[in-house]
Amino acid sequence: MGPSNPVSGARFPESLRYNELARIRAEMATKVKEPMAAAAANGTKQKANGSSSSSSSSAPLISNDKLKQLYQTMLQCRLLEERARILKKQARFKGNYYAAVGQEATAVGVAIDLRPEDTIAPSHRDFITGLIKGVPLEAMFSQLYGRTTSPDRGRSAPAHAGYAPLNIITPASTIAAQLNIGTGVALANQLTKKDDVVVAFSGEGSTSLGFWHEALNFAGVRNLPIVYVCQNNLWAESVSVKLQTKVEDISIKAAAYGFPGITVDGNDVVAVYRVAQEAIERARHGGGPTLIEAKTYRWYGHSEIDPAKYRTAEEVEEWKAKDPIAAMERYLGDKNLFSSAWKQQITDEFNKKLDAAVEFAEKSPQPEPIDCLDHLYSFDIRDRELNRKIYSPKF
Ligand SMILES: Cc1ncc(C[n+]2csc(CCOP(=O)(O)OP(=O)(O)O)c2C)c(N)n1
Ligand SMILES: [Mg+2]
Repeated sequence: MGPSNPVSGARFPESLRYNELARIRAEMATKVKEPMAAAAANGTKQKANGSSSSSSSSAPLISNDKLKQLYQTMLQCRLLEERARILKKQARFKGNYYAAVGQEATAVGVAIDLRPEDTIAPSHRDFITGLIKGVPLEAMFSQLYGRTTSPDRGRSAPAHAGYAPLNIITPASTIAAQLNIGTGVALANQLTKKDDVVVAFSGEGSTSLGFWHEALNFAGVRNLPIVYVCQNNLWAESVSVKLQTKVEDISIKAAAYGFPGITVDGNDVVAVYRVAQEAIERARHGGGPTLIEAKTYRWYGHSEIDPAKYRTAEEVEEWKAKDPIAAMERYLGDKNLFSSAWKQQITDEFNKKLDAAVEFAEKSPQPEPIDCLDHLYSFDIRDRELNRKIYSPKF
Protein backbone atom coordinates (compact mmCIF):
# COMPACT_ATOMS: atom_id res chain seq x y z
CA MET A 1 0.00 0.00 0.00
CA GLY A 2 1.12 3.53 -0.65
CA PRO A 3 1.05 6.56 1.64
CA SER A 4 -2.16 7.82 3.19
CA ASN A 5 -4.20 10.68 1.82
CA PRO A 6 -3.50 13.68 4.09
CA VAL A 7 -7.11 14.84 3.85
CA SER A 8 -9.17 11.66 4.19
CA GLY A 9 -6.57 9.40 5.75
CA ALA A 10 -7.44 6.75 3.14
CA ARG A 11 -4.65 4.61 1.73
CA PHE A 12 -3.81 5.05 -1.93
CA PRO A 13 -3.60 1.91 -4.02
CA GLU A 14 -0.12 1.07 -5.28
CA SER A 15 -0.82 2.58 -8.71
CA LEU A 16 -1.56 6.03 -7.33
CA ARG A 17 1.40 6.43 -5.05
CA TYR A 18 2.85 9.89 -4.75
CA ASN A 19 6.16 8.88 -6.25
CA GLU A 20 4.34 7.49 -9.27
CA LEU A 21 2.63 10.83 -9.74
CA ALA A 22 5.98 12.53 -9.34
CA ARG A 23 7.48 10.33 -12.02
CA ILE A 24 4.66 11.05 -14.46
CA ARG A 25 4.93 14.69 -13.63
CA ALA A 26 8.64 14.77 -14.30
CA GLU A 27 8.17 12.95 -17.57
CA MET A 28 5.17 14.74 -18.92
CA ALA A 29 5.12 18.21 -17.45
CA THR A 30 8.08 20.41 -18.08
CA LYS A 31 8.19 23.85 -16.64
CA VAL A 32 9.61 26.65 -18.70
CA LYS A 33 10.27 29.19 -16.02
CA GLU A 34 13.04 31.47 -17.14
CA PRO A 35 11.34 34.57 -18.54
CA MET A 36 12.49 35.14 -22.07
CA ALA A 37 16.08 34.62 -21.05
CA ALA A 38 17.95 32.60 -23.58
CA ALA A 39 14.75 31.93 -25.40
CA ALA A 40 15.36 33.55 -28.68
CA ALA A 41 17.97 35.11 -30.83
CA ASN A 42 21.06 34.04 -28.96
CA GLY A 43 19.98 30.42 -29.30
CA THR A 44 21.01 29.27 -25.83
CA LYS A 45 18.96 26.67 -24.03
CA GLN A 46 15.75 27.39 -22.17
CA LYS A 47 15.70 26.33 -18.57
CA ALA A 48 13.61 23.28 -18.17
CA ASN A 49 13.33 20.48 -15.70
CA GLY A 50 12.29 16.90 -16.26
CA SER A 51 12.68 15.00 -19.48
CA SER A 52 10.08 16.86 -21.39
CA SER A 53 8.67 16.46 -24.81
CA SER A 54 10.19 19.86 -25.47
CA SER A 55 13.12 20.01 -27.81
CA SER A 56 14.12 23.43 -26.55
CA SER A 57 17.78 22.54 -26.59
CA SER A 58 17.69 22.46 -30.37
CA ALA A 59 15.08 25.17 -30.73
CA PRO A 60 15.56 27.29 -33.83
CA LEU A 61 16.29 30.99 -33.54
CA ILE A 62 13.34 33.34 -33.48
CA SER A 63 13.94 36.18 -35.92
CA ASN A 64 14.00 39.78 -34.77
CA ASP A 65 11.01 40.46 -37.01
CA LYS A 66 9.03 37.72 -35.27
CA LEU A 67 9.97 39.05 -31.83
CA LYS A 68 8.78 42.50 -32.84
CA GLN A 69 5.59 41.05 -34.32
CA LEU A 70 4.88 39.23 -31.06
CA TYR A 71 5.23 42.51 -29.17
CA GLN A 72 3.23 44.57 -31.64
CA THR A 73 0.37 42.07 -31.62
CA MET A 74 0.23 41.95 -27.82
CA LEU A 75 0.11 45.74 -27.71
CA GLN A 76 -2.69 45.84 -30.27
CA CYS A 77 -4.65 43.24 -28.26
CA ARG A 78 -4.27 45.42 -25.16
CA LEU A 79 -5.41 48.54 -27.01
CA LEU A 80 -8.41 46.72 -28.46
CA GLU A 81 -9.54 45.36 -25.12
CA GLU A 82 -9.06 48.59 -23.23
CA ARG A 83 -11.19 50.26 -25.92
CA ALA A 84 -13.85 47.55 -25.64
CA ARG A 85 -13.93 48.00 -21.86
CA ILE A 86 -14.47 51.74 -22.15
CA LEU A 87 -17.26 51.26 -24.70
CA LYS A 88 -18.93 48.73 -22.41
CA LYS A 89 -18.63 51.08 -19.42
CA GLN A 90 -20.20 53.81 -21.54
CA ALA A 91 -23.06 51.41 -22.36
CA ARG A 92 -22.37 51.88 -26.05
CA PHE A 93 -23.01 48.16 -26.54
CA LYS A 94 -25.12 45.67 -24.61
CA GLY A 95 -24.21 42.30 -23.21
CA ASN A 96 -20.92 41.94 -21.40
CA TYR A 97 -17.18 41.84 -22.02
CA TYR A 98 -14.61 39.39 -20.63
CA ALA A 99 -11.21 41.03 -20.96
CA ALA A 100 -8.03 38.99 -21.20
CA VAL A 101 -5.90 42.03 -20.31
CA GLY A 102 -2.76 40.65 -18.65
CA GLN A 103 -3.01 37.34 -20.53
CA GLU A 104 -2.00 38.58 -23.99
CA ALA A 105 1.26 36.65 -24.13
CA THR A 106 -0.60 33.35 -24.08
CA ALA A 107 -3.07 34.05 -26.86
CA VAL A 108 -0.47 35.79 -29.04
CA GLY A 109 2.31 33.26 -28.46
CA VAL A 110 0.00 30.38 -29.33
CA ALA A 111 -2.01 31.78 -32.22
CA ILE A 112 0.32 34.13 -34.06
CA ASP A 113 1.55 31.65 -36.66
CA LEU A 114 -1.60 29.63 -37.20
CA ARG A 115 -2.59 29.19 -40.82
CA PRO A 116 -6.00 30.45 -41.96
CA GLU A 117 -7.10 26.82 -42.40
CA ASP A 118 -6.25 25.98 -38.79
CA THR A 119 -9.11 26.18 -36.33
CA ILE A 120 -9.34 28.09 -33.08
CA ALA A 121 -11.87 27.00 -30.45
CA PRO A 122 -11.98 30.04 -28.14
CA SER A 123 -13.52 30.55 -24.74
CA HIS A 124 -15.51 33.59 -23.61
CA ARG A 125 -12.19 35.31 -22.75
CA ASP A 126 -10.51 34.84 -26.11
CA PHE A 127 -11.97 37.68 -28.15
CA ILE A 128 -8.44 38.78 -29.04
CA THR A 129 -7.74 35.52 -30.85
CA GLY A 130 -9.84 37.02 -33.64
CA LEU A 131 -7.46 39.94 -33.98
CA ILE A 132 -4.45 37.63 -33.89
CA LYS A 133 -5.86 35.37 -36.62
CA GLY A 134 -6.80 38.29 -38.83
CA VAL A 135 -10.52 38.95 -38.37
CA PRO A 136 -11.32 42.46 -39.70
CA LEU A 137 -11.78 44.93 -36.86
CA GLU A 138 -15.09 46.04 -38.36
CA ALA A 139 -16.44 42.50 -37.95
CA MET A 140 -15.12 42.26 -34.41
CA PHE A 141 -16.71 45.49 -33.24
CA SER A 142 -19.96 44.70 -35.05
CA GLN A 143 -20.01 41.51 -32.95
CA LEU A 144 -19.65 43.56 -29.77
CA TYR A 145 -22.46 45.81 -30.92
CA GLY A 146 -24.67 42.94 -32.15
CA ARG A 147 -25.20 44.55 -35.56
CA THR A 148 -26.20 42.95 -38.86
CA THR A 149 -22.63 43.41 -40.08
CA SER A 150 -21.27 41.04 -37.44
CA PRO A 151 -20.20 37.49 -38.35
CA ASP A 152 -23.43 36.12 -36.86
CA ARG A 153 -25.49 39.04 -38.22
CA GLY A 154 -26.29 40.36 -34.80
CA ARG A 155 -27.71 37.19 -33.34
CA SER A 156 -25.63 36.74 -30.25
CA ALA A 157 -23.72 38.29 -27.40
CA PRO A 158 -20.27 39.91 -27.55
CA ALA A 159 -18.61 36.84 -26.01
CA HIS A 160 -19.93 34.52 -28.72
CA ALA A 161 -17.43 35.74 -31.26
CA GLY A 162 -16.69 33.25 -34.00
CA TYR A 163 -15.56 33.84 -37.58
CA ALA A 164 -16.19 31.08 -40.09
CA PRO A 165 -13.93 32.39 -42.91
CA LEU A 166 -10.92 31.96 -40.62
CA ASN A 167 -12.19 28.84 -38.84
CA ILE A 168 -12.82 30.45 -35.47
CA ILE A 169 -15.53 28.46 -33.74
CA THR A 170 -18.26 30.49 -32.04
CA PRO A 171 -17.95 29.77 -28.31
CA ALA A 172 -21.07 28.70 -26.49
CA SER A 173 -21.90 30.05 -23.06
CA THR A 174 -21.27 26.60 -21.60
CA ILE A 175 -17.66 26.67 -20.52
CA ALA A 176 -15.43 23.94 -21.97
CA ALA A 177 -17.99 23.08 -24.66
CA GLN A 178 -15.72 24.61 -27.29
CA LEU A 179 -13.20 21.87 -26.54
CA ASN A 180 -15.63 19.18 -27.65
CA ILE A 181 -16.48 20.99 -30.86
CA GLY A 182 -12.79 21.67 -31.51
CA THR A 183 -12.02 18.01 -30.88
CA GLY A 184 -14.66 17.08 -33.44
CA VAL A 185 -13.02 19.40 -35.98
CA ALA A 186 -9.67 17.76 -35.25
CA LEU A 187 -11.27 14.36 -35.91
CA ALA A 188 -12.67 15.67 -39.21
CA ASN A 189 -9.24 16.99 -40.20
CA GLN A 190 -7.72 13.62 -39.43
CA LEU A 191 -10.39 11.65 -41.31
CA THR A 192 -10.08 13.89 -44.37
CA LYS A 193 -6.27 13.68 -44.18
CA LYS A 194 -5.79 17.44 -43.88
CA ASP A 195 -2.73 18.73 -42.07
CA ASP A 196 -4.72 21.51 -40.38
CA VAL A 197 -4.59 21.71 -36.61
CA VAL A 198 -7.02 22.87 -33.94
CA VAL A 199 -6.06 25.03 -30.98
CA ALA A 200 -8.65 24.89 -28.20
CA PHE A 201 -8.49 27.48 -25.42
CA SER A 202 -10.06 27.20 -22.01
CA GLY A 203 -9.56 28.40 -18.45
CA GLU A 204 -8.47 26.40 -15.44
CA GLY A 205 -12.05 26.49 -14.13
CA SER A 206 -13.27 24.50 -17.12
CA THR A 207 -10.99 21.60 -16.14
CA SER A 208 -13.48 20.70 -13.41
CA LEU A 209 -16.12 19.90 -16.02
CA GLY A 210 -16.70 16.49 -17.54
CA PHE A 211 -16.56 17.87 -21.10
CA TRP A 212 -12.97 18.91 -20.60
CA HIS A 213 -11.89 15.39 -19.73
CA GLU A 214 -14.04 13.77 -22.39
CA ALA A 215 -12.46 15.96 -25.04
CA LEU A 216 -8.90 15.24 -23.95
CA ASN A 217 -9.55 11.54 -23.51
CA PHE A 218 -11.05 11.20 -26.98
CA ALA A 219 -8.23 13.21 -28.54
CA GLY A 220 -5.67 10.98 -26.84
CA VAL A 221 -7.35 7.76 -27.93
CA ARG A 222 -7.59 8.96 -31.56
CA ASN A 223 -4.23 10.78 -31.58
CA LEU A 224 -5.95 13.90 -32.92
CA PRO A 225 -4.21 17.00 -34.32
CA ILE A 226 -5.19 19.36 -31.53
CA VAL A 227 -3.47 21.54 -28.92
CA TYR A 228 -5.37 22.31 -25.71
CA VAL A 229 -4.34 25.57 -24.10
CA CYS A 230 -5.42 25.91 -20.48
CA GLN A 231 -5.06 29.52 -19.39
CA ASN A 232 -4.61 29.16 -15.67
CA ASN A 233 -5.37 32.66 -14.42
CA LEU A 234 -5.98 31.44 -10.85
CA TRP A 235 -9.66 32.40 -10.80
CA ALA A 236 -12.89 31.11 -12.30
CA GLU A 237 -15.25 33.98 -11.60
CA SER A 238 -14.78 34.16 -7.79
CA VAL A 239 -13.54 30.58 -7.33
CA SER A 240 -9.86 30.07 -6.63
CA VAL A 241 -7.93 27.45 -8.57
CA LYS A 242 -7.25 25.81 -5.20
CA LEU A 243 -10.92 24.79 -5.16
CA GLN A 244 -10.71 23.37 -8.68
CA THR A 245 -7.82 20.96 -8.37
CA LYS A 246 -5.34 19.54 -5.88
CA VAL A 247 -2.46 19.44 -8.36
CA GLU A 248 0.00 22.29 -8.69
CA ASP A 249 0.36 22.00 -12.46
CA ILE A 250 -2.75 21.33 -14.52
CA SER A 251 -0.52 20.08 -17.33
CA ILE A 252 -0.01 16.85 -15.42
CA LYS A 253 -3.58 15.89 -16.24
CA ALA A 254 -2.46 15.14 -19.82
CA ALA A 255 -0.71 12.06 -18.49
CA ALA A 256 -4.10 10.50 -17.79
CA TYR A 257 -4.90 10.75 -21.49
CA GLY A 258 -1.58 9.56 -22.79
CA PHE A 259 -0.09 12.67 -24.36
CA PRO A 260 2.38 15.36 -23.33
CA GLY A 261 1.51 18.17 -20.96
CA ILE A 262 3.67 21.19 -20.40
CA THR A 263 3.45 24.14 -18.04
CA VAL A 264 4.75 27.44 -19.30
CA ASP A 265 4.99 30.97 -17.94
CA GLY A 266 1.94 32.39 -19.69
CA ASN A 267 3.23 35.94 -19.37
CA ASP A 268 6.38 35.17 -21.33
CA VAL A 269 5.41 35.46 -24.97
CA VAL A 270 8.68 34.00 -26.23
CA ALA A 271 8.40 30.91 -24.04
CA VAL A 272 4.75 30.44 -24.98
CA TYR A 273 5.61 30.85 -28.67
CA ARG A 274 8.31 28.18 -28.45
CA VAL A 275 6.19 25.68 -26.57
CA ALA A 276 3.18 26.28 -28.82
CA GLN A 277 5.15 25.98 -32.05
CA GLU A 278 6.49 22.64 -30.98
CA ALA A 279 3.04 21.36 -29.99
CA ILE A 280 1.41 22.67 -33.17
CA GLU A 281 4.08 21.13 -35.40
CA ARG A 282 3.77 17.82 -33.58
CA ALA A 283 -0.01 17.85 -34.07
CA ARG A 284 0.36 18.83 -37.74
CA HIS A 285 2.66 15.91 -38.45
CA GLY A 286 0.67 13.13 -36.83
CA GLY A 287 2.19 13.36 -33.35
CA GLY A 288 -1.14 13.85 -31.61
CA PRO A 289 -2.39 16.25 -28.95
CA THR A 290 -0.62 18.35 -26.34
CA LEU A 291 -1.95 20.11 -23.26
CA ILE A 292 -0.27 23.44 -22.59
CA GLU A 293 -0.94 25.04 -19.23
CA ALA A 294 -0.10 28.74 -19.31
CA LYS A 295 0.14 30.30 -15.87
CA THR A 296 -1.13 33.86 -16.15
CA TYR A 297 -3.54 36.37 -14.63
CA ARG A 298 -6.47 38.52 -15.64
CA TRP A 299 -6.00 42.07 -14.44
CA TYR A 300 -9.68 42.90 -14.21
CA GLY A 301 -12.79 41.20 -12.92
CA HIS A 302 -14.34 38.16 -14.55
CA SER A 303 -16.33 40.58 -16.68
CA GLU A 304 -16.99 44.29 -16.75
CA ILE A 305 -19.68 43.94 -14.10
CA ASP A 306 -17.40 42.15 -11.61
CA PRO A 307 -15.52 44.33 -9.09
CA ALA A 308 -13.43 41.23 -8.16
CA LYS A 309 -13.50 41.84 -4.43
CA TYR A 310 -12.60 38.20 -3.79
CA ARG A 311 -8.91 38.77 -4.48
CA THR A 312 -6.40 40.98 -2.69
CA ALA A 313 -4.92 44.20 -4.02
CA GLU A 314 -1.46 42.74 -3.33
CA GLU A 315 -2.15 39.79 -5.60
CA VAL A 316 -3.28 42.05 -8.42
CA GLU A 317 -0.25 44.33 -8.03
CA GLU A 318 2.10 41.36 -7.94
CA TRP A 319 0.77 40.16 -11.27
CA LYS A 320 0.61 43.60 -12.84
CA ALA A 321 4.34 43.81 -12.16
CA LYS A 322 4.61 40.75 -14.43
CA ASP A 323 2.91 42.60 -17.30
CA PRO A 324 3.78 40.57 -20.41
CA ILE A 325 3.93 43.67 -22.59
CA ALA A 326 6.32 45.58 -20.32
CA ALA A 327 8.45 42.43 -20.02
CA MET A 328 8.70 42.18 -23.78
CA GLU A 329 9.64 45.85 -24.01
CA ARG A 330 12.59 45.16 -21.71
CA TYR A 331 13.51 42.05 -23.64
CA LEU A 332 13.43 43.86 -26.98
CA GLY A 333 15.21 46.84 -25.43
CA ASP A 334 18.13 44.63 -24.44
CA LYS A 335 18.44 43.72 -28.10
CA ASN A 336 18.11 47.31 -29.31
CA LEU A 337 14.82 46.37 -30.94
CA PHE A 338 12.55 48.69 -28.96
CA SER A 339 11.95 52.43 -28.76
CA SER A 340 9.21 54.54 -27.23
CA ALA A 341 8.72 56.23 -30.59
CA TRP A 342 7.97 52.85 -32.21
CA LYS A 343 5.48 52.03 -29.47
CA GLN A 344 3.80 55.40 -29.97
CA GLN A 345 3.61 54.81 -33.69
CA ILE A 346 1.97 51.40 -33.24
CA THR A 347 -0.45 52.91 -30.73
CA ASP A 348 -1.43 55.87 -32.89
CA GLU A 349 -1.90 53.81 -36.04
CA PHE A 350 -3.91 51.13 -34.29
CA ASN A 351 -6.08 53.61 -32.41
CA LYS A 352 -7.10 55.12 -35.76
CA LYS A 353 -8.14 51.68 -36.96
CA LEU A 354 -10.11 51.15 -33.75
CA ASP A 355 -11.85 54.53 -34.26
CA ALA A 356 -12.89 53.50 -37.75
CA ALA A 357 -14.10 50.06 -36.61
CA VAL A 358 -16.17 51.54 -33.77
CA GLU A 359 -17.72 54.08 -36.13
CA PHE A 360 -18.50 51.31 -38.62
CA ALA A 361 -20.20 49.21 -35.92
CA GLU A 362 -22.17 52.12 -34.50
CA LYS A 363 -23.47 53.07 -37.94
CA SER A 364 -24.38 49.49 -38.85
CA PRO A 365 -28.05 48.51 -38.66
CA GLN A 366 -29.61 46.57 -35.84
CA PRO A 367 -31.11 43.22 -36.86
CA GLU A 368 -34.87 42.91 -37.18
CA PRO A 369 -36.52 40.66 -34.57
CA ILE A 370 -37.74 38.27 -37.27
CA ASP A 371 -34.14 37.74 -38.46
CA CYS A 372 -33.53 35.46 -35.49
CA LEU A 373 -35.54 32.79 -37.30
CA ASP A 374 -33.18 32.73 -40.29
CA HIS A 375 -30.97 29.66 -40.54
CA LEU A 376 -32.78 28.03 -37.66
CA TYR A 377 -36.08 26.83 -39.09
CA SER A 378 -37.40 25.75 -42.46
CA PHE A 379 -38.79 28.50 -44.68
CA ASP A 380 -42.29 27.12 -44.00
CA ILE A 381 -41.98 27.81 -40.30
CA ARG A 382 -40.35 31.15 -40.90
CA ASP A 383 -43.20 32.15 -43.24
CA ARG A 384 -45.75 30.95 -40.73
CA GLU A 385 -44.18 33.15 -38.07
CA LEU A 386 -44.15 36.07 -40.47
CA ASN A 387 -47.85 35.52 -41.14
CA ARG A 388 -48.67 34.49 -37.63
CA LYS A 389 -52.13 36.12 -37.72
CA ILE A 390 -53.33 33.60 -40.30
CA TYR A 391 -52.61 30.78 -37.90
CA SER A 392 -53.87 32.44 -34.73
CA PRO A 393 -56.81 30.60 -33.26
CA LYS A 394 -60.07 32.54 -33.51
CA PHE A 395 -62.03 33.01 -30.35
C1 LIG B 1 -21.05 24.74 -17.48
C2 LIG B 1 -20.97 26.17 -16.98
N1 LIG B 1 -20.87 26.42 -15.68
C3 LIG B 1 -20.78 27.69 -15.23
C4 LIG B 1 -20.81 28.74 -16.12
C5 LIG B 1 -20.68 30.18 -15.62
N2 LIG B 1 -19.31 30.62 -15.92
C6 LIG B 1 -19.02 31.34 -17.03
S1 LIG B 1 -17.39 31.71 -17.15
C7 LIG B 1 -17.07 30.91 -15.70
C8 LIG B 1 -15.68 30.87 -15.14
C9 LIG B 1 -14.75 30.16 -16.03
O1 LIG B 1 -13.49 30.15 -15.43
P1 LIG B 1 -12.24 29.66 -16.22
O2 LIG B 1 -12.55 28.40 -16.94
O3 LIG B 1 -11.10 29.63 -15.27
O4 LIG B 1 -12.03 30.79 -17.33
P2 LIG B 1 -11.71 32.34 -17.09
O5 LIG B 1 -13.03 33.04 -16.97
O6 LIG B 1 -10.89 32.47 -15.85
O7 LIG B 1 -10.99 32.75 -18.31
C10 LIG B 1 -18.21 30.38 -15.13
C11 LIG B 1 -18.27 29.63 -13.87
C12 LIG B 1 -20.94 28.43 -17.48
N3 LIG B 1 -20.94 29.40 -18.40
N4 LIG B 1 -20.98 27.16 -17.91
MG1 LIG C 1 -9.68 31.08 -14.84
